[in-house]
Amino acid sequence: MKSKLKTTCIIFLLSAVVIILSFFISLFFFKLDGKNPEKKDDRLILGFSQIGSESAWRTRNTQSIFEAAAANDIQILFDDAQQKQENQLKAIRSFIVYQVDIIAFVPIVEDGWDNVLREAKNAGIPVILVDRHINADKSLYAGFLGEDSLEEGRKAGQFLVEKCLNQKEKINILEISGTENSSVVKERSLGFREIIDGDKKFNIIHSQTGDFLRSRGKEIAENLIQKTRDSGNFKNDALYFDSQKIDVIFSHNDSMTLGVLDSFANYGINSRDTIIISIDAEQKSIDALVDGKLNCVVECNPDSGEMLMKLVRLLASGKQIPRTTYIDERVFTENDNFELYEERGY
Ligand code: GYE
Repeated sequence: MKSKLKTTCIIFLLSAVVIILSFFISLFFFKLDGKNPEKKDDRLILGFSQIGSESAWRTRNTQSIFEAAAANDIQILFDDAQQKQENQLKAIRSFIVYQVDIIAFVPIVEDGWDNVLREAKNAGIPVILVDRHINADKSLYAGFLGEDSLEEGRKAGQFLVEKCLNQKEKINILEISGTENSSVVKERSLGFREIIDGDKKFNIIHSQTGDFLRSRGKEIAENLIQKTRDSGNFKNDALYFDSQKIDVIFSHNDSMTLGVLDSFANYGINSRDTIIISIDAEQKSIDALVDGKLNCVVECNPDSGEMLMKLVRLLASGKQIPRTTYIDERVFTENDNFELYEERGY
C-alpha cells in the first residue's frame, strides 16, 4: 500500500512539473518572436499621446488621426494628457511596455523629453513628433510632422504691415500668446516680431499667455476693461493697457480670440477700429471674419492624420522619414471673396 501511494505521488509530481514546464516553454517561444503577446493581429500599433482638447483645433487634430488610422487599418493606443507633461511621459512609457510599433506625440512643451525618448530608442521604437517641436538630441526622434509656426507668425506680421502701410503714427499691439514654453508660441511670436520689427511704429505694449483657452482670452480682455473702468477713464472704443489705446490684437489661436470677442459683447466694446489677427481658422473665427469682427485669420491645419499614417508605415517598414514634414496652410483676410470660402470642418 505504502509503495503504491509513493508511486502515485511521484507520477502526480512529475505530471505537474511537465505541465508547468510546457507552459513556460510556450511563453518563452512567444517572447522570442518579440511580438506582444496581447497583439491579436498583424496590424501596426501606433501609440499616440495627445496633449488634451483645449481648442476646436485640437479636437479636429485628434479626429483626423483617428479617421486616418481607421482608414489605414492601423491600431491606435491613444492617451489624452489633459494638458500635463507628466501624463504624456507616463503614456509614452506605457507604450514602450506595450511594445507598440511606433510612438507619435504632441509635445506640450519643448523641454524634458530626453530620458523617455532614450527609453523608447533603447526599446527600438521609432518616435514621430506631431504639431510641436522639442529641444532634444535629434537622434532621439525620427522626424517632425505639423505646421510651420514661424511662418504662421510671419504671415500675421505681413498682413499687419500691409494693412498699416499708410499709417505713420505709433501702433500699439496686444499679444495674447498660447501655452508657455511651447515651440508653437515661441515660433509664432518670433515670426511676427521678425516682420514688424522692420518698422518702429509697431509696439507690442503688452503680451500675456491665455494658454490657448477661450476662457483665458476672455479673462485677459475683461481684466483690461476692468482696469480701465477702475481708472475712471473707461471708453468702449477699444481695449486699453496702462491708458494706452490698443490698436491691434495679435492672438495665437482662435479660441482665445473668440474669448476676447465674448468680452467685447459683454461690455459693449465697439472694436471696429481694432485690427484683430488670429491663428487656426476654425469655422467660428471665419464666421467672425466674414462678419467684420476680425481682419485676418492665419490657417493652422489640424488635418495631419493621413500624412502621419504614411510616416508610420514608412518607419514600420524600416525606411527613413523626412526630418520635417510641413502641412500646407493659407491665410484668410478681410480682402477675400467670402463666397469662395468652404466649410472648415472644425
Ligand atoms: O494653434 C491651438 C492649439 O499646437 C498648433 O494648439 C497647435 C495649437 C493651436 O491649442 O489651437
